[in-house]
Amino acid sequence: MTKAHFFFDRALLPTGWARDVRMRVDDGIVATVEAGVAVRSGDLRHGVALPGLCNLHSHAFQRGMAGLAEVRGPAGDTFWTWREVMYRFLDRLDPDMVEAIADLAFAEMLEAGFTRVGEFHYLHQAPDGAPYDNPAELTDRIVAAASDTGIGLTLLPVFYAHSDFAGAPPKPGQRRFIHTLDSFSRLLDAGRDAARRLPDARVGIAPHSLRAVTPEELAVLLDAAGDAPVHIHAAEQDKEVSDCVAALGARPVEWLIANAPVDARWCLVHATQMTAAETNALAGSGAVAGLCPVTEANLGDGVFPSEAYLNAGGRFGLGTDSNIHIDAAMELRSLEYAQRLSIKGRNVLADAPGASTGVSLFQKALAGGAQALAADSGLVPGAPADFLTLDENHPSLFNRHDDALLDSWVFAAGREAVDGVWRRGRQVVREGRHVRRAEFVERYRLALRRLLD
Ligand code: NGQ
Ligand code: ZN
Repeated sequence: MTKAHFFFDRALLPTGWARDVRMRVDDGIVATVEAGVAVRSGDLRHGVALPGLCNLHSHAFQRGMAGLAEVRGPAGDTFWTWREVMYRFLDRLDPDMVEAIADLAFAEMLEAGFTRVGEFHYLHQAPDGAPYDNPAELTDRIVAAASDTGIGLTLLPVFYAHSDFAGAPPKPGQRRFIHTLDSFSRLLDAGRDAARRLPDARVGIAPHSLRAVTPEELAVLLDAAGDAPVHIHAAEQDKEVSDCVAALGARPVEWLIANAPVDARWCLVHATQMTAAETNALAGSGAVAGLCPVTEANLGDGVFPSEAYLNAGGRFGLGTDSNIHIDAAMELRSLEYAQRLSIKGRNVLADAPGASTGVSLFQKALAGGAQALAADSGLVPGAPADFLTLDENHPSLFNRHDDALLDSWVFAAGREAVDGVWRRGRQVVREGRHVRRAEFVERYRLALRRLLD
């Protein structure tokens, strides 16, 4: 058994900030955490430690198109016109490119303080829509990228069969996503096998959306899921809501709550467009809202009703979704800023008078993200030793401690103030850089050259 002792001057524990924290790690798992103790010789000593966050929603390949959909089209750019650009981008991706882009994206997630990713993986087929010789080729590439970078993986194989409600046939741009229920069940088995190559991977199931999956297909998928996490895109766009009402007689979140066993296993990604009744119902279900504030801003989705949802006891976690910019602190900040802009107030999402907005949001995102990815989190015995340290030499963090330090990280410094990151007790980021960053960047450069030249 490999054993290590870490010592932190300060650390954020489930109960709040603690000083002089000594943590024993056995084989990658936290064994003991003691606060208010003395450092001992041989301890690996660091300043300020935070538990690693879960990134509950990513489409890794979209990292490769960051910044390539920011030119105005002929008329009225929206989420739907962005989606056309995205479909054209993925048209030419080959397996090596998928792996190179995922390597970079996952390395950047670690550098930003995310120690586990929920990869909502729907790119399955070859460019002509036929299966690869190995039907799980691209799933294997995602698993390889998790292995290369060391990030924790919750693989979410996506079932996608239709272009819209009422079982509409898929469009040509969607041909690489498509499965039958039979071929998907084989993909799921292959994904479960591949995940065993990683130390603590989980495999959930992801019906893409109520647009891409019929109610009958959803029922079959839920049987196959067992106790595993269930992730679905829901109610991101107004048009999706009106089409859902026309086809199914209810709004997406309303329909799911009434017709599917939505509970703590579920993650409803986005859930942007909700009535007050839906907001309360989702909050009461125990499910996690998968919020992706940076992507939702980029795509013009609208604003999730965070204040009402949190007041109703709702759970949430954070996702980087399109990976337009990968930064855990910025996701937390953007969540609060969307509320400030729409409510015209400040510190809207802090727990109570006197509470720090940064800490309130961090602790909730930590718990909700881990729930959605079926992972353990926090610096507690039994959890993987997944944590980060902050760079106290960053000017934005000078003379800050505890709550003020975390608020300064979330609102001022962001990802450039992440110093070290450890996964299962092994250091994967040093001085803000993934230990294999240079190699990943070079591979990514070659992939992008082939893709975009
Ligand atoms: C996706 N992304 O699957 O990548 C989607 C776009 C869709 C977001 N919803 C495609 N943000 O929803 O049809
Ligand atoms: Zn998504």
